Amino acid sequence: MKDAVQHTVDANPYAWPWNGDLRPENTALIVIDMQTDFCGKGGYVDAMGYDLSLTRAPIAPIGAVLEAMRGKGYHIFHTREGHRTDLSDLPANKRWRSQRIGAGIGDPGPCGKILVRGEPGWEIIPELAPQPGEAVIDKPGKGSFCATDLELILRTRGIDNLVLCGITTDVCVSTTMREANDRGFECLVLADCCGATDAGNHAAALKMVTMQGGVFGAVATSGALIAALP
Ligand code: C5J
Repeated sequence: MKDAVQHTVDANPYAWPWNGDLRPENTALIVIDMQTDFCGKGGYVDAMGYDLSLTRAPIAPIGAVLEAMRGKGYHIFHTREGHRTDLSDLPANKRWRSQRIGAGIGDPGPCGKILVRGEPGWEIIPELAPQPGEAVIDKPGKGSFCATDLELILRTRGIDNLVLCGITTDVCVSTTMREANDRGFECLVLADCCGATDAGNHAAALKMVTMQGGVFGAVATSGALIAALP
């Protein structure tokens, strides 16, 4: 019997996915936390005083990947970090740390209560708004698997390969990739489709993926992915 055709993305440190089985049916794009609170004026990251150009840099490349993967019928997921309006899922230490830096989660700001579900700052930015039928995962923490139904949906759909992008590289993208990798998912992170509040942390978070033969998966550019999509 003839072997099935293999498709891989030119990635570092190996051609991804490991087994060459890249198809719309078994592969999902997960766009992490592209919310005003992380990349918009008056949001959480802005309130902490970080450079918004770093977290806005991936907006256009993510848009291109969304267009390419939507067009080919890949599974699309979006995540949002945020807390219940009564803050019952906000650990006291998380709130305390955010207050120390002048951006208290749950406190009012120019975009409504910081990182609270339903507030303007918590919404996904209009440029990357989910389309009807795309799964949106609400998460109270940094990882997308903790206290969510993401894994159940991925397993139910028979998804093995995860393409990860969004913000921030070193926090929610990295945490999600680690959680996914430990659950056996094959992960690819798109370097130009991520951003962090610090350029050095962005570079370090990507480098970590590539150690030990690809300890969490592999890293590629959006161009390499788009060129390889069957
Ligand atoms: C952070 C995130 N940085 N989405 N959240 O607190 O990375």
